[in-house]
Amino acid sequence: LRFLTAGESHGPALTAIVEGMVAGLPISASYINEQLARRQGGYGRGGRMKIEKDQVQFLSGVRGGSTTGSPITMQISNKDWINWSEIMAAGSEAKLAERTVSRPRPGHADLAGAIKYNHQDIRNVLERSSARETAARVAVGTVARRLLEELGITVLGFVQRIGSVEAALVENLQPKELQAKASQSQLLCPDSQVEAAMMQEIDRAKEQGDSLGGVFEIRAYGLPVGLGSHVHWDRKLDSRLAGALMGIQAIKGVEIGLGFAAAALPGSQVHDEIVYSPDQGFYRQTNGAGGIEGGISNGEPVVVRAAMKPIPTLYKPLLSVDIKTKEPFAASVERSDVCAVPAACVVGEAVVAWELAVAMIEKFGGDSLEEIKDRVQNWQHRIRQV
Ligand code: EPS
Repeated sequence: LRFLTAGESHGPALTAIVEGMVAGLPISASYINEQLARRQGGYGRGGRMKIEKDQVQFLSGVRGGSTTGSPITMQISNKDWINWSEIMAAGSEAKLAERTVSRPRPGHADLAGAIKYNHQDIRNVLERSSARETAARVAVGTVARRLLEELGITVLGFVQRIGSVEAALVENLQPKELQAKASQSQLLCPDSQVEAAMMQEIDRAKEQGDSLGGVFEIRAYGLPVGLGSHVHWDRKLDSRLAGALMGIQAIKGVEIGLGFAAAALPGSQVHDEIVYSPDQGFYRQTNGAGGIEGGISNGEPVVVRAAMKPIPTLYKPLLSVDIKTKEPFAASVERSDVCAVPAACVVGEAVVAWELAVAMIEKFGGDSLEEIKDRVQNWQHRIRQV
């Protein structure tokens, strides 16, 4: 199972191709559009989201409401393209001298990207480094999510921190309750007591021309034991999840289970004691490991967190140097989001769903939904006999 995305932020469209998905998986554009809409929402988004209304179109690989096993092409049009078609045109008619960017924003791919690709116009970098691309990754991850659902696996996410405000009271919530509470919140935060404080912090940052980051958590329930492997570093499930999360724009840290907190605790308070019952097989009463031991899923919920830095496009000037004149300037910029942590959380769900679907197909194989379902069922039965 693999995918590629393509497309610029102000180009005609984003495109994704998913290859290796099983045949017979029921899927619809509206199912994917629901997740695309979630990604566009969240308190703290800027003007661009008023222009876009992301909708996916299948160009291949889906027929009569089900996957066929052929590569799946998905396209999401950029409504803003109409305002950029002359500047972003592929041919010699492109007005390359207009809307050029020579002032790199600290924290963005702007400067390193321009040097690396030998661009005089930073627009050639920022159009692709833009988090607009994550719409395509959400579409891809939602195809994966559909497969996981069929296999009894649920992926959910919620926002745990915005700036200095942290959510509490999430530990004891059951998955359904957690999901319901998060979905009622404009910040995907299940703790309604801190939501107002988070919004105030976003308002304050906006007034000051600043931006805010935060932390989101993704959980996956219903995974079988045995995804990933201890035998090689790049087969470890935690390594793959961390890579996928770090691959989201603006993510600067990832934790699995207790994560960094484990470093400050003695081993007796970190590791999850093993218990057994004939009904449940082997299980744990705690989950400090976040569902992964030795790079292998252990049957407990997978719990991962990611830290997002504040968006680097600021109204508040930060010192930078113009790449043409080499003169210093204090950046002044146009529209941007103030905080996109809820959007990043939806992207996080998508990339985690993707990695888990890859691991499921890798372990169980099969070319049709029926085949993989049988194999997963056999495995679940088999490990009960161990
Ligand atoms: C982004 C800048 C803004 C955001 C964009 C990410 O876009 P624009 O430059 O058009 O104002 O709105 O996010 C999206 C378009 C999206 O769909 O999430 C950036 O520089 O990363």
